[in-house]
Amino acid sequence: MYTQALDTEGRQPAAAGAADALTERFQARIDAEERIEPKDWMPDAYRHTLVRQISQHAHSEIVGMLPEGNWITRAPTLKRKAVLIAKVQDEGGHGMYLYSAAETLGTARAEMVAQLLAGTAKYSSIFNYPTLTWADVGAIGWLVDGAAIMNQIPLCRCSYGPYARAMVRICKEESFHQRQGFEIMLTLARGTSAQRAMAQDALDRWWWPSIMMFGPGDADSKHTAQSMRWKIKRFSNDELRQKFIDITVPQAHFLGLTIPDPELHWDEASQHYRFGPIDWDEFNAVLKGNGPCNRERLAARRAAHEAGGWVRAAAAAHAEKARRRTS
Ligand code: FAQ
Repeated sequence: MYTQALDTEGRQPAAAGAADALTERFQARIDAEERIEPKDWMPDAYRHTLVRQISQHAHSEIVGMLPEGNWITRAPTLKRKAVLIAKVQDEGGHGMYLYSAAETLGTARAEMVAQLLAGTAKYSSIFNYPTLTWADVGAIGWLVDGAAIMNQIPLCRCSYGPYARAMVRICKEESFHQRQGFEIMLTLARGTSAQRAMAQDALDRWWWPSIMMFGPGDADSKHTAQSMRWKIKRFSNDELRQKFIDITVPQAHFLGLTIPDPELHWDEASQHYRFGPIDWDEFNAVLKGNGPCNRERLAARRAAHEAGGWVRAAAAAHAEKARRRTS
């Protein structure tokens, strides 16, 4: 819908000299911490980077509904079920705000969704892992939402206005999600020995995929340097990963659970936890579509899209009727 409101002010000028001047002025605005808004001039590469990142983020929220959605019918109590339904619904809402933010850059939601369904768009690697037990719902809230918040709080200061504003509300909701996950883990950790074992098993399976969520190490991150110059990203992937580990390890200690990394230790000199090597082969395999659940996730999204066809048709017919009534 936002695409219709765009004018041509944001398009690239014909003359190279004029483009240089615009680019310089654009960077000066970024350096001065001004927000860039949809109708402002912006370099094509900035627009492209934002559509790439925001649409991947939106897809992650939508696909991210599936692993936890899998447990709604099997939540252990009515209260847990109500909380989980609300959380999964929030994730759907986050996807919607993010598609809207991306649309302000001139790419239609239908196009982004088509890329996801065709398997040509990325979404977060983390959602290609299975949820085998109820403890996985706790581990996702604690670790996956915890990692998401660490990455997303700085995005509230992203240079692009609509993305930054969407992130403010999303982060508030993610914070609730993280607490509910930690509370599930705490309940299990203080429960029977079978419940403690279930919590430990979930941590064993979700720890490494969670720290991979931050993306490749800085030396291999092709977009970070430019995205930081444009103040889309405020911290590098490795900086955020380290912050997450430093905050999360004491939480695992509090739960009485063991992080599955024999090399993990506190380094007094740097005041950080040092950790063992990340299996980047696993990460790259998941990105190439060969994770444990990639095919299942896309099949579920395609089936949902097909089943929702009548809703889209009805909404379009209703909008057309309303338009005719007012014109
Ligand atoms: N998975 O050069 P970089 C959530 C790709 S939301 C898949 O470092 P960049 C909420 C990257 O796209 C989770 N692909 O890229 C929730 C690029 O590929 P491309 C999602 C990944 O953009 C919780 C290539 O590798 N959050 O969890 C991943 O500067 C619970 C090179 O990487 C966001 O999307 C990955 N993990 O940094 C929902 C936050 N990492 O496009 C349900 C916004 C990297 O060249 C339940 N995004 N790649 O083909 C970002 O902050 C950034 O895009 C990064 C990647 C940090 C993810």
